[in-house]
Parts: sequence; C-alpha cells; structure tokens
Amino acid sequence: MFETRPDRSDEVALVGRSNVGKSTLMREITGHSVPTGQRPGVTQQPNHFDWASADFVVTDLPGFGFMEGVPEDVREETKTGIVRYIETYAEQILVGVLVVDGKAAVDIIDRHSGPDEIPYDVEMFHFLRDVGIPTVVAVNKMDKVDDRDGRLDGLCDRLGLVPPWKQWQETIAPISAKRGNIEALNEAVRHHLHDANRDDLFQFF
Ligand SMILES: Nc1nc2c(ncn2[C@@H]2O[C@H](COP(=O)(O)OP(=O)(O)OP(=O)(O)O)[C@@H](O)[C@H]2O)c(=O)[nH]1
Ligand SMILES: [Mg+2]
Repeated sequence: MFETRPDRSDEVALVGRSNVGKSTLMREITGHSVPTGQRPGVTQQPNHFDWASADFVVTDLPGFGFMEGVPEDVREETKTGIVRYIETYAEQILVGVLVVDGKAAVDIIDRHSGPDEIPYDVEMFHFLRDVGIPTVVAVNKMDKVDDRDGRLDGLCDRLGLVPPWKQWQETIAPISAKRGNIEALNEAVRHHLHDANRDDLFQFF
C-alpha cells in the first residue's frame, strides 16, 4: 500500500467504505480518469495524483467493507493497510476526506452499532481526528436523497456532532460527485487549507 506514493510532501487523502464514490470524487477533483465501478472493491491499491507544479498529492485509498468474493482476512489486511498509511503520513495529510454514501450511511452505522462493535465510518472519523488530521465528511450521492436535512442531521448525531448539520459546514459536506456537484467539499477543504496557511493549494479545490 505504500510503494506507489509519489515523492510529494503535502497530501489530501480520500478514505471510506467500498462503493461510496471515492474514485468518482477523485476524478472530479483531478479532472483525470480514475477507474470506478458498480461493484465494490474496484480500487485495491491507492490511486495517487500529483501535479508537476506543486509539492502536493491527492490519494484515493482502497475501500473497506463488504466486498463480494473478498475473504474476511483480506479485508482486514486492507483495513490495516489503510490505518498504517494514514498513521505514517499523518503529518503530511493536510485534510482527510471521509467519503460516505448519503443515502445509506446512517442505516449502515446503526446496523453495525453494538456493545462491542464500532461502525467503520464512526471509527474512521474519530481515528482521523485522533491522529490530528483535519477531517471533512463528504456526504456523497446526495442526488439520491430526499430528506436532505434529516439525513445530514442523523449523520451528525451518529458522528457525535450536535445537529443541526448546518453549523458543521467545515466538517459535513453534502455532494454529488457523479453530477460534478462538489462545491461544498471544496469550500470545506479550502477552510482547512487556509488554517494550515496553504492558500496556495486553493487552485486544486
Ligand atoms: N447516484 C450517484 N452515484 C454515484 C455518485 N458518485 C459515485 N456514484 C456511483 O457509485 C459507484 C461506485 O463509485 P466508485 O467511485 O467506484 O466508488 P469507490 O468508493 O471508489 O469504490 P471502491 O474503489 O470499491 O472503494 C459507481 O457506480 C458510481 O458511478 C453520486 O454522486 N451519485
Ligand atoms: Mg475506488
């Protein structure tokens, strides 16, 4: 998982369950084609995209979660790889983008909540923040969501952010990557880049 990273310092990393639209978002951000797919597990290795003009890389990490035909131990290995990657580059990752499926996330979180189970999205959100990475949740596929405010408030609640979601616009960014509607994410990312004194990277968002 580490071999392919270009020799670049600063990074924005996309992380999230399989099939939520990370690679589609990567394509929107970079303007370059990235393999995407109907089935989970399309991205098995990190996709990196860097520009000649800046010491900067965007990374689309493999997805985690149920993938048809992928055995449990391979999935765990993928998850461990993702966690190690993030720990290793925590200093360089200026913004972590946790991508979730706006229509399904709350239900999946609730289904996996229990006395000895922490849902992946919740775990990853806290992990990113624990290692000191400013984090934005890109709530994707909003084109499929009817009760927009209800869904976003519900997600905030699960992540430990007191609703209404509108007071968390630096953290909660409703988007539709497939439709090219990612302005809320760009704004949130710019907010964190500004905090890091990196307005020079606004050209990419
Ligand atoms: N309706 C809708 N579908 C989307 C959106 N973004 C992505 N998709 C679809 O979701 C599916 C998965 O997209 P990918 O970008 O391959 O997802 P991924 O998160 O990279 O998946 P893995 O590589 O398996 O982790 C594809 O069929 C996309 O066309 C969106 O904003 N709205
Ligand atoms: Mg992918």
